[in-house]
Amino acid sequence: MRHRLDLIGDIHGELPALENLGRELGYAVADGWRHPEGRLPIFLGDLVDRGAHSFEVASLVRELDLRGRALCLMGNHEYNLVAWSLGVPGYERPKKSNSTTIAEIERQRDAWQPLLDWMRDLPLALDLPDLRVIHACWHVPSLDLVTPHLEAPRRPPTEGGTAAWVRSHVALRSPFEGGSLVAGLPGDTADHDAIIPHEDLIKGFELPAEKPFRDNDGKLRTRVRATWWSSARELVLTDKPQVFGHYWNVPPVEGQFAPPHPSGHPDLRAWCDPLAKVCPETGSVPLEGDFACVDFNGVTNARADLACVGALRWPEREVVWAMGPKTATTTPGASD
Ligand SMILES: [Mn+2]
Repeated sequence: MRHRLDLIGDIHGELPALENLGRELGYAVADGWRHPEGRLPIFLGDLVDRGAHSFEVASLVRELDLRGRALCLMGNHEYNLVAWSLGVPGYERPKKSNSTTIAEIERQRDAWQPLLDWMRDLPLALDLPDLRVIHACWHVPSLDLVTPHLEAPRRPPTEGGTAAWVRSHVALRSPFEGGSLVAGLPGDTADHDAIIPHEDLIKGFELPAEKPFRDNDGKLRTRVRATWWSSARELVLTDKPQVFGHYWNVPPVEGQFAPPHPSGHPDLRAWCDPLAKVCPETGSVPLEGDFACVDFNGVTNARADLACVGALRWPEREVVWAMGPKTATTTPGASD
């Protein structure tokens, strides 16, 4: 049986855009996300923050996951919320990127607690026979350090179906299994300058900057987030195709693969180039090459009124996107 998957990138609380994408992919979104061909959605994390519907999006994906209709990996935004809720050192206070969501949680703790409990146990990475799946990247030095602590036992599925098959390919478990950071994980989360290997896998890793620079918050930085697909391939696993999210805020470079338009489709340059053609509200393009970023937040970053969500159809190797009315009340914050 050939399993058919839809790998869905960062949603950030934008429910209308997600539902439009679901319809574009052929799901009956009003009927439990059934698909006539039995396709399975796999969410790459960052369900929450920024948009108005963090609670609704996380509730939907949790329901689908619990019913065996979807799988979800942990993004850095889920990680940050869970770390805050568990009182992990360094995460005691809300961040700029999740303060709105945390205020909502504090108002509706009972409603949110099942979502936080579910997010706590989301796995970090899937290693399928022909595709690797993670929120940011398979950074080899970090993998070497965390694998002894988070490696998932590989067992054949105990039941039929695509969801069970995918679940049997979880490569790295949640770093919060048991309700606190797994004992022995390297890195000090309370030290803002420390390198934390398990965080590098879902937040991206950094390399020394050519020269110090000030970030969006005015903070002086000496390291920059690595655009690993072009500048640091020797540091990541590249032996099979890889799909990831997270990189909405990396500007495209002429002539190079640069998310969030992995196909190089010229219309998708509109997200940072006001002179480019306007990206169509729904569409699909073939994936060229072996790396697919499906974080399409940046596609409409310049637009106040639209949000965009993207997916990779596998094994069709097709990138699909859809837009919806933007519900975010603030511009995207730092991706911390
Ligand atoms: Mn992210």
